[in-house]
Amino acid sequence: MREADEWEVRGRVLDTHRPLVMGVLNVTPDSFSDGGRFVGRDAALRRAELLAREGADIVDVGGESTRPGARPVPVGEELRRMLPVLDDLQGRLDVPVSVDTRRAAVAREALAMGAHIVNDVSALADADMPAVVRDSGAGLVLMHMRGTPETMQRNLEYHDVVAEVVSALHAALERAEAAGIPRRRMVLDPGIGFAKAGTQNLRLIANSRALRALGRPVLLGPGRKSFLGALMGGAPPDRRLMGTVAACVTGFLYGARIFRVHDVAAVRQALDVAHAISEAGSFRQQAAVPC
Ligand code: HH2
Repeated sequence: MREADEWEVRGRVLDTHRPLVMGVLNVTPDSFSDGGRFVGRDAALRRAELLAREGADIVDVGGESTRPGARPVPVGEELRRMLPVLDDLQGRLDVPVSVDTRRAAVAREALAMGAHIVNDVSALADADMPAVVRDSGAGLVLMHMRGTPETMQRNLEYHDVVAEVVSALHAALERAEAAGIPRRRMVLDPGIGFAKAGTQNLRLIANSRALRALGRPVLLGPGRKSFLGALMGGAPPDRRLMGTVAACVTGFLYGARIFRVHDVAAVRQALDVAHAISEAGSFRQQAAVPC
């Protein structure tokens, strides 16, 4: 395993050389593509088990929608949504559980219930988050966004979106490291759809290698997002599967390694094929060519 491909999450080492799929479990009433579908302990547990069976390498549980314009959910409500589900998942899944939260108080409780990864779409905006992650040994997703989900789509002016996102994530990586979180526990995400307009998302996916050059695996979350709908004749979120698959495979070929999606089975199959082809290509370059 190459060190730059390894992601350490509470003592487990995930090898991102083979692309990983992070399956989305939203226990929210209002997420943009699946709000309300997995609310309730039984529905959430069944969904988590299905994601794992379909080939998810990580299950990402979220209790707050971060869609454009979403109002913040009070911490108490986020905890009320997440904790019973995390409790039910303890010992039930072989794969690591990640928690999609911006709040240190939520991350702390979730980690106490066995979660392995903090997926922080605000890249440590909560001043207490670095210590919570550091002390738990958890993995950390640092994602780029501007402002908050409520305000982010009013903030779309970039001189060079790729350079600015890389530089902001570099700064976040250094802040986290200065707070005592080892680099090998972190992965970087350009934040598809977070303070980005359509083409900016495309540029970021196509330049995943620029982010990868910071030395950590790159995570992309293109699943069912509106930039795909715009390229698919206005397809609604539940008709964006092929666009999601295309974005993941393209992102993989451009250097991304972890894919946060709702449609795990299809993306897993597509990435397995893309990975096999890419491995065969590197084998041919290395192998002696028989005459
Ligand atoms: N996207 C969403 C939520 N969390 N985390 C990371 N690291 N990267 C992403 O791109 C990302 C994320 C938004 O998608 P979803 O969870 O489906 O919707 P909602 O925020 O409405 O719950």
